[in-house]
Amino acid sequence: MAISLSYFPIVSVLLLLFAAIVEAANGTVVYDFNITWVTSNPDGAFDRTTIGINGAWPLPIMRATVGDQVIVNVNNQLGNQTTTLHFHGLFMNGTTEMDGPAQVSQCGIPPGSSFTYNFTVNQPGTYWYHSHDKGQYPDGLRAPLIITDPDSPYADQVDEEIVVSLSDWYHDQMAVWIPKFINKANPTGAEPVPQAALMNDTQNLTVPVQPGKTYMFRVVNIGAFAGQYLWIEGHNMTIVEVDGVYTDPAEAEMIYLGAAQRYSFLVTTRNESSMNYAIVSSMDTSLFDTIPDGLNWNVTGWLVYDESNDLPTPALVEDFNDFDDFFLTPYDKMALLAEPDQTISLDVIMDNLGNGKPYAFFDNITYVSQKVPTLYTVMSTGENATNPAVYGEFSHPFVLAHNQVVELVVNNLDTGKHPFHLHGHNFQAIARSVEDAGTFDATNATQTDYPATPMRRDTFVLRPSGYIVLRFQADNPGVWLFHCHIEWHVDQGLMVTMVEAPLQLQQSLTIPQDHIDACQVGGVPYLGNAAGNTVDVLDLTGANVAPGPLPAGFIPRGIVALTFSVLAALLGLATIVWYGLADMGAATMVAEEKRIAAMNNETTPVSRGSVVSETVESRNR
Ligand SMILES: *[C@@H]1O[C@H](CO)[C@@H](O)[C@H](O)[C@H]1NC(C)=O
Ligand SMILES: *[C@@H]1O[C@H](CO)[C@@H](O)[C@H](O)[C@H]1NC(C)=O
Ligand SMILES: *[C@@H]1O[C@H](CO)[C@@H](O)[C@H](O)[C@H]1NC(C)=O
Ligand SMILES: *[C@@H]1O[C@H](CO)[C@@H](O)[C@H](O)[C@H]1NC(C)=O
Ligand SMILES: *[C@@H]1O[C@H](CO)[C@@H](O)[C@H](O)[C@H]1NC(C)=O
Ligand SMILES: *[C@@H]1O[C@H](CO)[C@@H](O)[C@H](O)[C@H]1NC(C)=O
Ligand SMILES: *[C@@H]1O[C@H](CO)[C@@H](O)[C@H](O)[C@H]1NC(C)=O
Ligand SMILES: *[C@@H]1O[C@H](CO)[C@@H](O)[C@H](O)[C@H]1NC(C)=O
Ligand SMILES: *[C@@H]1O[C@H](CO)[C@@H](O)[C@H](O)[C@H]1NC(C)=O
Ligand SMILES: *[C@@H]1O[C@H](CO)[C@@H](O)[C@H](O)[C@H]1NC(C)=O
Ligand SMILES: *[C@@H]1O[C@H](CO)[C@@H](O)[C@H](O)[C@H]1NC(C)=O
Ligand SMILES: *[C@@H]1O[C@H](CO)[C@@H](O)[C@H](O)[C@H]1NC(C)=O
Ligand SMILES: [Cu+2]
Repeated sequence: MAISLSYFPIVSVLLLLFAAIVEAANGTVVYDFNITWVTSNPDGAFDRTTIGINGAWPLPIMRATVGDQVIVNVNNQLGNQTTTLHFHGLFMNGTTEMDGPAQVSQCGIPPGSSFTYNFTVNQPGTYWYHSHDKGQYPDGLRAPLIITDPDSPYADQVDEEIVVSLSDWYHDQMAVWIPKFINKANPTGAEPVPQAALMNDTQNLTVPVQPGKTYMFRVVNIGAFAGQYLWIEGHNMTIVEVDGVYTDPAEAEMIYLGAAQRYSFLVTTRNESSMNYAIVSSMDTSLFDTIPDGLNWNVTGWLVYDESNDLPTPALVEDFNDFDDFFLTPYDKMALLAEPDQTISLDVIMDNLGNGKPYAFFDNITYVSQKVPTLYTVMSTGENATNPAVYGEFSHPFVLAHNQVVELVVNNLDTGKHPFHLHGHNFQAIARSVEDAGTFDATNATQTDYPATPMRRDTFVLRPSGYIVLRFQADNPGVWLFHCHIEWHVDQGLMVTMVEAPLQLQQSLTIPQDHIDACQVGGVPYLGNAAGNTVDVLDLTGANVAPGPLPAGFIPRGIVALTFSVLAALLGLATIVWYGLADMGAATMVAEEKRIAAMNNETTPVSRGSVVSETVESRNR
């Protein structure tokens, strides 16, 4: 006893010292970001006006260590556009007001205004930051964000870390593209095809390596649209992390990164330096309705063992098999979540509205931003915050009770791939069908035979005409979007809003003054329901709504396609003429728009427009 007593103060001092060290290790990382226009030319083909930070582009990689407080002081110096930053994959647990989507958890930062993002990072891994306003990030406002983990289970295997971003690249600004894309002259919603692929915001990247070492690559698809097939010739990749979730090691010869997905993988270099090896990223052309003449959809870099040796030409994408991420196992072996308390089933539909323009729908709703940011509606509607009606029908809100298990079933009634992303959470990916499997059938035991330790991530690819089933626990009060990460589809409204535990949020959250200032300077209301009504929050008069539907009796696109296939066979000559003009690349888009507009004037806009462009689709899908 005497000994214990005499040791006690010493132990206390040691504990205090230890606590002080631990505390000191949790640093504060401050970034001062002036968001500015700059000129860039990453594909060597075209100087374009790009969004940079502090007068430079490519943007800085953001870095922090697990436990750090991160402060990002943003000053919008664009002059003619609002902006925001989203820190993709970070849960923002307790700080949903720092998540970034404009009109969801904040007002867009007006030109000339400052705005501070302030959050703690307690998730290790590979993330990225990007604008979440105006479909703006493809203009350049996107880059990796790396959270270092001193306790990484793979730390002792890694000699060096290499960060690589992959992206598609457009020569025109989004403010130019979006109105051309969501246009009755483009009734099928054919997405603009990028002009180039980039690796680390350049091409012909060389990555110097030494023999016999293990490198951990952290790869992020920061693109707007294209999925990327990535391989390193002569080397396998050992996947160890997806979207911030450590996995059991899994060997792959090629991986596929949908827009917004991330992978960390280990590459052990060869023991000799006699050759260099191509690193290739090849855009998934199945997403493109047309492949414009002259498009190079590949970008090549090299693992360089010896500068004096050649940089070999790459092999073909067909020579490699891509890894199916569904079969990854999380390192922590987190078990399948319990049976859901709430199931949300959503159908993905691409269709036109009465204005003839192409939109994207979850069920019958295309997302439309509301007058009041959804989070601010939570904060100003009292007990009625649990009533989805206050958020406006077209924010497509789902109110989730705190800690319930939510199952999301997403059926793809479209023939394209969609990488779905949930803010504020990782989800367990518990089912994914093959292409063309049809819709999910909860009564079919084969389809509900879920893995015991499902793969988790925050962005997961839904295959054409198939389904996915996801589960997560609503343990993060906040307002969180669930959306396709193809930025064109965001622009078209492929989003729903999860309003998670709104009454808990009201108790724990204070909106910082500079966030309110952004609304006031921008003239955006920040109180009341979606329509800005503060007196009767159940009165949604004046809320933003989608354009009206097509008139009754319109011809659904599928039928048009079928009909047109027959017509096309009969009218071969006309078809050939159209194919000749059907290049949807940047250069010809204007001419094409004029041509379709001219045709539209002769007849009813929608049906005639649909027939014309459906040809493009039936040729390529
Ligand atoms: C990369 O190399 C190719 C082939 O030599 C060239 O056409 C292209 O312009 C290069 N890209 C850049 C950004 O230098
Ligand atoms: C941001 O812009 C302001 C005003 O022009 C300038 O004073 C400041 O030094 C800039 N900050 C950085 C980090 O470039
Ligand atoms: C430091 O960060 C670690 C890891 O996130 C966390 O467990 C710990 O509570 C933090 N300490 C302080 C003093 O914030
Ligand atoms: C905004 O300003 C940039 C830089 O001057 C310019 O390139 C761009 O066209 C402007 N955009 C709009 C929508 O006015
Ligand atoms: C960031 O948030 C922390 C925790 O709420 C607070 O203590 C700190 O003062 C904030 N810093 C800034 C610069 O806003
Ligand atoms: C990619 O670019 C970033 C800076 O933007 C740099 O830190 C990183 O080392 C580059 N990666 C490679 C493989 O060159
Ligand atoms: C890559 O992995 C495959 C199968 O996992 C194996 O057949 C192949 O030999 C490996 N290639 C290299 C270069 O290690
Ligand atoms: C891109 O790579 C694929 C195979 O990997 C090849 O078939 C195609 O010709 C390449 N495209 C161009 C424009 O080089
Ligand atoms: C969507 O469908 C629901 C349920 O059938 C219906 O109540 C709602 O009015 C529809 N909304 C629109 C915009 O069509
Ligand atoms: C159940 O689902 C499996 C896998 O999708 C499918 O092959 C099978 O036909 C389905 N069974 C029934 C009865 O629909
Ligand atoms: C958020 O933090 C709470 C504890 O503060 C924890 O129970 C919950 O699991 C966390 N949620 C997420 C998504 O990290
Ligand atoms: C909330 O809704 C109830 C009816 O459910 C209504 O009586 C009350 O006035 C509403 N509160 C506000 C602030 O609109
Ligand atoms: Cu999509």
